[in-house]
Amino acid sequence: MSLVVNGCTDDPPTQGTASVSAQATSPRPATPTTTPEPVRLPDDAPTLSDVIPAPASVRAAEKDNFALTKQTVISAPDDAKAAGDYLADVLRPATGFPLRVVPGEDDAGGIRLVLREGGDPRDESYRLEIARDGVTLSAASKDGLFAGAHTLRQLLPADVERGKTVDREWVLAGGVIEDEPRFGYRGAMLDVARHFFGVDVVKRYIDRVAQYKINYLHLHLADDQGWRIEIDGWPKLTEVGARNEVGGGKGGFYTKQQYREIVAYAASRGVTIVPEIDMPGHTNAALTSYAKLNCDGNAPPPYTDTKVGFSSLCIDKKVTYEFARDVITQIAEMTPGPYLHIGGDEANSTTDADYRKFFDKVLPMIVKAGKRPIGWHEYAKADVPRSGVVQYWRIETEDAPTRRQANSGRRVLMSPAHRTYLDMKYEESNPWGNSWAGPVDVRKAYEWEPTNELAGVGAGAVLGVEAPLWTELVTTEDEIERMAFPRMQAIAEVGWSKRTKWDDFRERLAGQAERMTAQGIAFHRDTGVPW
Ligand code: NGO
Repeated sequence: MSLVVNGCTDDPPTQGTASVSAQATSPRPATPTTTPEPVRLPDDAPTLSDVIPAPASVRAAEKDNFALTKQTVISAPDDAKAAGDYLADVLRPATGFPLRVVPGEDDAGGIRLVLREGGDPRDESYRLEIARDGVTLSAASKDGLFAGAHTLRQLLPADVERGKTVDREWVLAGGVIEDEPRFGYRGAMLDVARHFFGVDVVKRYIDRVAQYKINYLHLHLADDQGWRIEIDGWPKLTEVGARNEVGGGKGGFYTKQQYREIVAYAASRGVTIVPEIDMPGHTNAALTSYAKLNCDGNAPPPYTDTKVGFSSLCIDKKVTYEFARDVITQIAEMTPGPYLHIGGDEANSTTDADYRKFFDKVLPMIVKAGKRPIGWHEYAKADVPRSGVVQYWRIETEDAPTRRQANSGRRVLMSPAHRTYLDMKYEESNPWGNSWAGPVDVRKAYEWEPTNELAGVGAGAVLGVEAPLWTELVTTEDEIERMAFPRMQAIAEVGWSKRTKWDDFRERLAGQAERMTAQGIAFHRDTGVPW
């Protein structure tokens, strides 16, 4: 067995008391009566070191390759069932195997999911052991099992992503992966306000990002051009405010039931939804829907252009806070995750005093609804609650209010636009994409250090990273995919893996081409990657 850590032979594991203790406690698969003969790894099967994001520690054991067969069962007791179902779901179509998910022990040697008792639910570390007589995935939490399941998915040949039966061998490379994330928050954001995307598109996006261990999907649910979520007592938000988008298309919205469906689908992939309603600016769609939300009592016309910073809720009207309370409590009620995003960016037509007044009233509503507020970093000027998170999105390396919040214990989510904005062009010469933050090719999205990007916001303050996809210029699912992939893999690895090297990453990324193609992802062939 050779020890390989993030591609560097003999380096010690990067972190990992949790994963080491996993080794000590995870039960071995029950010994089958005969140990199967060694199986050959097909030429197109990935090795343990091909995974994105790079695992913390990899030990290959060539004689221990494991062959999936039609008899293979997935044993997943109780709380491990969700991850077991996920695995079965993604492996069944191409293998054509039944891959039953059973609660009890699998004596015949199959894929065993083990949830260690008494583990910290936030501990995402996992241990994946692939041996000739069975596969054991153990973790301290459900999220750890999902992380391990995403790894296992990637260890099968790209054919596993074809969506229809492929008659071939299904062999996993033998050995042990011990892994854990660098940051607990690895996010993607989809702007469904500038252009609306239906439930199926969102579900596919969830599936696509989840496989790279993105664990939060932030949905930008309201902006000047459209309101995208049903709110009881405010029917015009969807009757009027949802009927638009950039360029004048018909827009759309999610019913409460559809939103819940998205939340549940995300959970079945190990992803948590973070809903955002942007306030007090970026609110033209709400202001168009209800004249009473405007200071002068006149509803402005719908907005289908792309300028920012012109709209504001009326800070001094009581109805503004009735509106905010209804929206926040109803969305919080439908959202099991810990966060509720309240926007706060580019409120250029609200004075600083009014801005603070607004958030003094609104932020406590979020806390009262049981959620941790997230705001774009402009809201660092306000009185951010102790549980609050500041999302930094600019390209400058200094922001005094964000630094102050970090110094007083608030966590910062890093989305610097010149690294993480998926709406930016890849290269100057690309016809598609925004350009205000400069081109962001895959290398630029990959080679940066989240704890070193913003002055005064170091390792202790950074909650994680998020890649936003704004959709002023994005109108179709293919365009979503072209902008997101393969920069998403870069951000996912920055968020998950501790030590990373571009030369190694680009090779592994090239290895994802066939997998993305099999999934039907219309990814961009960035010129820095040896596809
Ligand atoms: C900014 C702005 C968004 C734009 C985006 C385009 C933030 C947080 N506010 O980012 O409204 O869509 O740039 O890149």
